[in-house]
Amino acid sequence: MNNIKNSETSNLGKFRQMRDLLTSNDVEFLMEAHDGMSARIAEEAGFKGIWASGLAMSAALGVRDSNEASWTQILEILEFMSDATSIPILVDGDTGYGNFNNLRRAVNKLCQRNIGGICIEDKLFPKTNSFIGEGQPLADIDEFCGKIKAGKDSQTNADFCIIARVEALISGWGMDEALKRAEAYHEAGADGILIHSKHQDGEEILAFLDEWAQRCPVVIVPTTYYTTPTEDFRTHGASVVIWANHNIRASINAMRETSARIMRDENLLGVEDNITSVKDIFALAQNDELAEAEKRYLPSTQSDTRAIILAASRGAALGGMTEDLPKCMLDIRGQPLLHRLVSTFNQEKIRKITVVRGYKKDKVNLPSIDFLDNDRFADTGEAATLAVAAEHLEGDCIVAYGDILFRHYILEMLSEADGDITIVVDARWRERDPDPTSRTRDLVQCSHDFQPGYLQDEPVKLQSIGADLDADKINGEWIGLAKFSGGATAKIKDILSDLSASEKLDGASMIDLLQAIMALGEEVRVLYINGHWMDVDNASDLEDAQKFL
Ligand code: SPV
Ligand code: MG
Repeated sequence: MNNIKNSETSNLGKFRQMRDLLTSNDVEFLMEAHDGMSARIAEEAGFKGIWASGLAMSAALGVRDSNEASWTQILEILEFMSDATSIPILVDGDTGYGNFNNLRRAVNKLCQRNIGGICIEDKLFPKTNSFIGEGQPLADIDEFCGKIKAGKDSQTNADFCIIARVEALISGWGMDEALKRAEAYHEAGADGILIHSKHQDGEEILAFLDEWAQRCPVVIVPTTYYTTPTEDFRTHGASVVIWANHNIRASINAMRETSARIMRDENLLGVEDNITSVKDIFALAQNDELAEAEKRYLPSTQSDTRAIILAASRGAALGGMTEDLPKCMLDIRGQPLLHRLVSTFNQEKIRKITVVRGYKKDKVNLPSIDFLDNDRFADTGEAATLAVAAEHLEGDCIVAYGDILFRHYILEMLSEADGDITIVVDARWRERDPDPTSRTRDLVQCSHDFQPGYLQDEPVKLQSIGADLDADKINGEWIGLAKFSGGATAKIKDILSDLSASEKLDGASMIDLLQAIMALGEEVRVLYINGHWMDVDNASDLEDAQKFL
């Protein structure tokens, strides 16, 4: 996970932020976290700092809070926590992982990993949690003071904080011993004193705070004396309050209840509404940042261009073959025609594809395609079928008839074409079918006749389109493939809604649409091709389609 930015704190380094928390005039709070995700949640809640609890990190690893996790394993967890957040971490360093020498190395490594500070307690290695048993042995004061000095001498950032934790009250040695030790540790260079208590009320902590009188910052951990009002800690001069284990305890409860419920029910119905969504996990992990980065650094796997395929008609000229299936689903060497067409789009990385179905719509089904239905297909034409997909007409959009096959390079050329509206025109239209009357054709007249690309230096513009152009003016045949971009998609949408308003939509074809947009003064460009496409109108086409592949 990448650092999330907390606007107030992100400009300061984490060491500086830690020191500011410790020396702030008001009481400040650290929230327990034990891994990257819980650390992020603590920051998300608004905390300015994190307590990396030894108890919680051990529990999350499934081991005891008795130095069973090695210090380098703790260091690894801290690295995840720090990477996931922009606020400082005070790490629970137990007794310093050994003697002064072990602490020296630990402090050095913590500084390298941008951890704001460490708290070490005056007990013996391996430590035992303060709430277990009575009268735990305490460290020798001088030995502990040497450890503090060694730690301070090893830090590589001046603001790194070492907090000395006094366990005298926990071990039953009394207030005087607690104060004596606090004073010694303060003298040895500790940046703050953590005074711990396992009493149910906060009396001895408040008494310590009074006696101590803010000689240096004091950190407290009101786990057992949680009923003491926070205001009392404030007025008695505590610097930092640690909420020491409440995220791990909350998550254990939640996980237990969820596991038990699923075990009992053998289904997820009872838990689904009580647990966070997978989407929330993605948000916490900042998957959107990764998606952005992928756009920047990975070769693109998906084009922004959309495709709308008009596949509502039956294909009546195919007779009995289209009695149960629309022609777009006729088999072409083991795959429906529509599948072949969609694959061609996919080859050009166009994956946002909408197919408008009509005749025998239940038979039109392919994975990963948006289907829309023109249920009035029998009484309407292509424009009405396109109108069904009007809301998908946006950005760069390629509209294709559902009964055509073409080589994918044509799509590549069309995608790269400059004009706002470009139609693909076959210049070799005469050779395609020996009998020109065998079918209705969308013939075009253009500004220039076809020339090989290296001679074609001016854009070719459409001048007219229709089935009944004068034979000597015909430059080619539109293949049923067009691209609309920029403002053209919006204009097509307007034309569709005007046609609908004037009740002319039902009878309108794609040719009518192209004529209407030209009538608005829009330039329609022509991309010439030389064959390499076909449409499937009749049984002989279907035979040819087998060979086309
Ligand atoms: C921890 O959170 O690991 C602590 C605080 O050290 S306590 O568990 O109260 O000792
Ligand atoms: Mg601890």
